[in-house]
Amino acid sequence: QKLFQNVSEKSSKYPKPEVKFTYGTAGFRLKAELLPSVMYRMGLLAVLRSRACGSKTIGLMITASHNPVQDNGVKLIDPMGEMLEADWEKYATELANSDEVGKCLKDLTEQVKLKSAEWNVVGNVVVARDTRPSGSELAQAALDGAEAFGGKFNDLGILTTPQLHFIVRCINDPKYGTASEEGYYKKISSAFVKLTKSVALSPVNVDGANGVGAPKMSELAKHLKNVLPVSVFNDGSTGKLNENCGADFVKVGQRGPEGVEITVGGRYVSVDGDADRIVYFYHDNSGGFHLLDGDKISTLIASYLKEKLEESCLNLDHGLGVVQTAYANGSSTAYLEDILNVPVACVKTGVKHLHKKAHDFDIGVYFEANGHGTVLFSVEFKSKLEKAKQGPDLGPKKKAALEELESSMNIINETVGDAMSDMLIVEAILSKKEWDLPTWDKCYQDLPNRQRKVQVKDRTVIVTTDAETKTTSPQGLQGEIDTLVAKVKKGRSFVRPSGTEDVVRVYAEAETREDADSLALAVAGKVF
Ligand code: NG1
Ligand code: ZN
Repeated sequence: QKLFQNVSEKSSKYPKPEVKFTYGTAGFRLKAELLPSVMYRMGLLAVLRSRACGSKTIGLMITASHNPVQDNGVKLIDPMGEMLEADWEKYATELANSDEVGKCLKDLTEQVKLKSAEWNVVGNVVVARDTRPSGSELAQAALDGAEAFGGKFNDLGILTTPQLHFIVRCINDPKYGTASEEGYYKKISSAFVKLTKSVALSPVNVDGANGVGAPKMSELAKHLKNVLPVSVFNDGSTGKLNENCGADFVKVGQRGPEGVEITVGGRYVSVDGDADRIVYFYHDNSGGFHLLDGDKISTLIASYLKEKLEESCLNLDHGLGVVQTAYANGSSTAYLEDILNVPVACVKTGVKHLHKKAHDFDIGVYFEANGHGTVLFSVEFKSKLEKAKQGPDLGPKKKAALEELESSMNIINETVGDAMSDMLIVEAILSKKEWDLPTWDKCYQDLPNRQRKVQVKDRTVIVTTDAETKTTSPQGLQGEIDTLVAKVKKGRSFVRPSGTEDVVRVYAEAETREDADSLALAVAGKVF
């Protein structure tokens, strides 16, 4: 009782603004000045979540990813490094909006069935933030919350989102790696060195989006000295976070970032503001810009892992599959299904949906077209791999394939999409195949596509179905979209309310650039 009273008293330091908060696909994300009360309360919730998980450590990441520098946000990370369990999103929303914090927290404590003996067990929370200037004050608010509720709180300072996911996983599951930033670099870089030991590597140029990805990529580069040369641009010393640079700018605008001089033949990547997304790009001989997005990355990884899986002769029940969203380019889906013979599942936008579906496979590769993605390996896969390695009479090919699968798994951050570890697996695969970016790019040709945003009074009037590829409301809208789509060759278009911004998003693709652009414009006109 005293505990909840204390929570209430301390909360007066963080008054709640007149805002309706929602824990969406990216946690809470708003203008930074609206967030202190939310942070205090998420400090509380993280402690409760930890207690409900038997004192396992919970992560609290302060970031607004690719959004502008004046925004910020918060996401909780579950014990195995995964996103907060879906059920708890509504508790987060309830607590953030409550006018009586102590009472709401007490209700939630009862609702999650914590026995009174468990109310005072240790609650462990680790927090990290990106480079936004508002981050340290917001971290303090979260700490105040955790402390008010009697939790133990460890501030890890500035990290990328995937680094915090990794560390949370390692704290709760020490076999996964050493729970520190250094442990992270060591694990992925040593696996990379092993996988690429007999091949030549090409230098990579990184657009750090003027965010946390820049210093952390430089740190990674130190661990890869004399192996993979990495140059970092947009390191935050002059430019603004995510402004005219970064993975989102490059993907949506389909053009190179400012602050990076692009030379023909060079390899370039852009990461986003918390380094959980990555896209590749290059210039051709005539200076034309080419983007290799999340779809290109997932097809590359899937083709390589499938080949190694076949060479390893591992007998698996659920095999390898790829998970995409409706934003995946139609050409990538066709390439996976028709050329690579890989099963493809399509789910709703939002990493949690992709991650969940990827568990259906022994090797589940998932990427959003925007460059957020990773690979999940099933428990069965891991134990069969382990056993096979010890088997007698492994031929050299089989042995090599098993080792390559193991190294790939150790490069990949299974907890969440991770720009740094995704870059390393792509670099390893490209160098083993002896491919440059244009060769990789030629696997399939993207259909020209366009994304638009439409501002509407109430975006929730748009209701979607079939993994967001169709609308069921407002009435008649889907029919109008179908009519417009039918007029263009290889046309496809859909609309959906954004989960992170107050807009409706429109996507269109077609055989020609003109058709894709005009289809997007026409469909946007129907939404407005
Ligand atoms: P919304 O705003 O719901 O479209 C965007 C991205 C998602 C995902 C979230 C962040 C697009 C079209 N949408 O979501 O893929 O990355 O942000 O979790 O890129
Ligand atoms: Zn991000």
